[in-house]
Amino acid sequence: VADIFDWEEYLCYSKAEAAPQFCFKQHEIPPENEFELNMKLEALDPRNLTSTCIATVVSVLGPRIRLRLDGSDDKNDFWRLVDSREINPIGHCEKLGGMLTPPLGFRMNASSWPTFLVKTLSGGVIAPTSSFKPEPPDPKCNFFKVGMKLEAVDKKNPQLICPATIGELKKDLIHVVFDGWKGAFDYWCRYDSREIFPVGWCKRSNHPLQSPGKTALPVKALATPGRNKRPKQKNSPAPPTPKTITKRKRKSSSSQVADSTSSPL
Ligand code: MLZ
Repeated sequence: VADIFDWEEYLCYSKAEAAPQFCFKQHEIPPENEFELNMKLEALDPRNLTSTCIATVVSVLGPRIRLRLDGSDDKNDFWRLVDSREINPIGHCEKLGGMLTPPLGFRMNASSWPTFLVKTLSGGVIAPTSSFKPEPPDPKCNFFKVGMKLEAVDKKNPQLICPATIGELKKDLIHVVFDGWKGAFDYWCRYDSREIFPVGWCKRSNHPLQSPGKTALPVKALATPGRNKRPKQKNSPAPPTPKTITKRKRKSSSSQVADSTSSPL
């Protein structure tokens, strides 16, 4: 049974405040995801941002899509929001006078690219222009304060969005510290990163949110002193399960990834 995490209780427990919406480059109302598996679009190659490639949608999760560059392997998938500037409808690049390029690590001979391009496009479903949503406006400056809570993509497991805290500030940069993970996943990013979200964003957008690591959560009632002193009684009903902020069950399957390639984390 998957645990569910409740921000309201957690903010109270950790005596922290949520970073306000205006700190983020995110729409207050998360965009609708109209992409479907196997749809094709244009995406900047994350490993070579000057090049525009053809990409295929391989998972859909909340307002995010997981993309694989056509002609590349399945080891370099990446996630984009449906309102990302880095994805566009097929034809966008050419309209601007640009050329579609093979991805870094194209698995065939470069000379076969033109033929590959024609084939890959004729075989696929073209994502409709209406599924690309407008990018949110930029916050004027870095409004974050140390200690504020947020939701952030775990860059080492980019399918996951996890509770985090602003650990430090440096001009336009923020230090994203994941609650309960002892620094192993922390990173610096710009305040206008598209990989950080206000508290409640996952819930609003039907995207799963991970629980903080165990060390960030209250010690379970099971471990409280006194409890073990209670004499054992035969035939007495079992004591009620203590309610903790990690104990409630998920009520829906909204956390499932529509995924053609899911892999264990
Ligand atoms: N399977 C991984 C997930 C860790 C996610 C941490 N996110 C901040 C692990 O347990 O190590």
